[in-house]
Amino acid sequence: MNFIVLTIFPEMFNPFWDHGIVHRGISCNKISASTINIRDFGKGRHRVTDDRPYGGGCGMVMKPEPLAGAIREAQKKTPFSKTICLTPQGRVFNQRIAREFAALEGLVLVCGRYEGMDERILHDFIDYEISIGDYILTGGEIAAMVVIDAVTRLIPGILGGADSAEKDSFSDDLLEHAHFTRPRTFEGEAVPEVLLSGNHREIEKWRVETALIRTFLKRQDLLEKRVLSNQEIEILKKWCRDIETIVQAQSLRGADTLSGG
Ligand code: 9D3
Repeated sequence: MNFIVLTIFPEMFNPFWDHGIVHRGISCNKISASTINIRDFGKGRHRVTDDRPYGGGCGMVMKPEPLAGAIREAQKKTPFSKTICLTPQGRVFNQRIAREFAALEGLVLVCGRYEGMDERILHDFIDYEISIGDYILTGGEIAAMVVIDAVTRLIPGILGGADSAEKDSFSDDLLEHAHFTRPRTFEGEAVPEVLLSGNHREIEKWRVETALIRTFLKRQDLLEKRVLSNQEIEILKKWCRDIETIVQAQSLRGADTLSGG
């Protein structure tokens, strides 16, 4: 996988290339990563990359010529790459898009700044527009890092085998079970007994149930979209029966009171 980032702030990427998963990917030649400074394609002594918007209004727009020059340079280096633009009006990035990108030869990531780029660049040079969520950033650089991080960890041989289950689409829309490590008691709170039992069937059952309850409590939206497994349906039905029992007990108690309330 080849990543080429087009930005007017290439220095922002130096610490990013040098640490963690991206660094690991580069070291073992599973990925290559570089930046192109859009300013290098700007004209004049000041190598201008922005200009005032046609039609008036505040803010500046990224000029098309430096962007086109930088994109052509990147595409020359990696002719089979897709070119994406990080912009607030793009499709919202998710794990499915990360998986699609991980299957590509390479990505050219164009980082917007100011109010945005000249529309003709988007029409003529960009395959996909991507946003990382509904909040306002000051530019596309951090968004590009988010995309690169998510894509890199999906490339085989970078993370190791332990995470392969996470690559399975079935695990995307469920939160993980709770995690515990030593010490056995921390500030008065003990680790759940079942995890110390060595009973792997019971541990697996506990994990499925806690994953489900965490998702139900924290992210009901995920659960509603999910195709549930039989085991999960059984757990949810059991909760329904338990809750029904509790509610039933309440109505019986009400009938018992002298006031009848
Ligand atoms: C007048 C409205 N503009 C400023 C408030 C719109 C606007 C222009 C440029 C808002 C943000 C930006 C810069 N953002 C990005 O380049 C960006 C981004 C984002 O802001 N949110 C989520 N994903 C992304 S990807 C790139």
